[in-house]
Amino acid sequence: MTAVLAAVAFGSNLGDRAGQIEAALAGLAAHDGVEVLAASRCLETRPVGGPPQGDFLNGAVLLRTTLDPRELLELLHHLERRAGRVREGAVPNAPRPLDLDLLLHGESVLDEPGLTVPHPRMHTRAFVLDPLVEVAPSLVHPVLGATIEELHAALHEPPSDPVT
Ligand code: PH2
Ligand code: MG
Ligand code: MG
Repeated sequence: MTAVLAAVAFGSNLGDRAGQIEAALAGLAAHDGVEVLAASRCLETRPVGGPPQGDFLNGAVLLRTTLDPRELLELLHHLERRAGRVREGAVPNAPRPLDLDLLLHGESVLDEPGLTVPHPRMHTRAFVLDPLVEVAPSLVHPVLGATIEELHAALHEPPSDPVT
């Protein structure tokens, strides 16, 4: 397919967090049909949801890719497994050596088993939008019709005063 811009969030809260993330970004960059245009800083974040667990390193990358969404998802799963991630039988939101989430893939809007793009919770999570705004502020969310910069500002805006 013709190249599109795609965004991927990464996170780790088990084992050698920085090493596993570095290896994953190298794995992405080395893959045919994937060019890493920018990688955010790694941010230390408190776990959101799930059982009690250690802090995450979170970040995001902007890619240019000729892989379709399913092919890119397969590559992300391969890199997660290579870092020691086991999905089968795992408690939801259990600590993990590597999590790679496909956030955006061009203009694609998909809701298939195992593949929902844009990622359904991306606009609600500071641990996604804080790093993503570093690498892709002007990327447009094809469902919400807002840029990442706008979604990031909306997430951090204080709630407006009640009318009454
Ligand atoms: N991922 C989750 C659930 N909670 N919390 C933080 N801070 N970072 C994550 O990457 C994260 C989370 C599910 O994937
Ligand atoms: Mg995740
Ligand atoms: Mg995931």
